[in-house]
Amino acid sequence: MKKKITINLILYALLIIFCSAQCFAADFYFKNTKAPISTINVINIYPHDPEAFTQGLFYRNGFLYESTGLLGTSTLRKVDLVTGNILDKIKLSENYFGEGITYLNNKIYQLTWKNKRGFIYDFRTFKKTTEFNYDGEGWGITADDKYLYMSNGTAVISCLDPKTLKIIRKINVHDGQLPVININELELINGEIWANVFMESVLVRVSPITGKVLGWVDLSPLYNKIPKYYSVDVLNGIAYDRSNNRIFVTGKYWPHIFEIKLASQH
Ligand SMILES: [Ca+2]
Repeated sequence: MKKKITINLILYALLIIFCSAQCFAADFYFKNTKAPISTINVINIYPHDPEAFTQGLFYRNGFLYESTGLLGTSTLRKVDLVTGNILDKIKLSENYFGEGITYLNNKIYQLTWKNKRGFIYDFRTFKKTTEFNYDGEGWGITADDKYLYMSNGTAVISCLDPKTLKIIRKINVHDGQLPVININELELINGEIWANVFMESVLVRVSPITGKVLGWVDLSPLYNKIPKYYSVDVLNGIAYDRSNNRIFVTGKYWPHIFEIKLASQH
């Protein structure tokens, strides 16, 4: 048992060193994983506001809904997928940094980064109906038909009861013995939680029951499809059209929304 703990500690220390050096923790995960690593095919490319510092994204009834961040520029917006036109938008107060958003039961839930404050809006009118508190930082949020799932930049995803907004269980994201830290924007796709990993060009697919990594998705080829004159930031934003099984991804200041499909695995 002691030996196992020691190996875990060594692996975790190596991961921290990789992350703090910002030299592609994804490479480290890829080398150590036994889960499949998928490549992608790009099915469609749609326009995206290159001034949007994307922090949250979901798809519902033909439209994209997006949360943008930074102090003073944080918004909640409804976006036409095909044209990229912003159809509806509200601005957050200057002291709030917008983060993840999700849909559940005709409501939109929006997190803020360090404010420990969440907002609930009417899905159709964007009218704010409730505010709620949470501990720690707010990063990504998604939902199945019953529960909310929230990330905070660690390897832990919290499952919340939407009625009480209290945490009912915690999901430790792990690949074998290795915790997967920096879990960011989230999306529930076919019973799995898909997540951006902050600063990395990958998605991780996670079991919402056990936290086990079910697979990795390498999105690095997307960077070659963005014209070099755009000064883009990191990948962030996953949306899923459940009716048509379409997956959309984008990033902060990215000029495109990419519709992707998983291709080969190795
Ligand atoms: Ca999402």
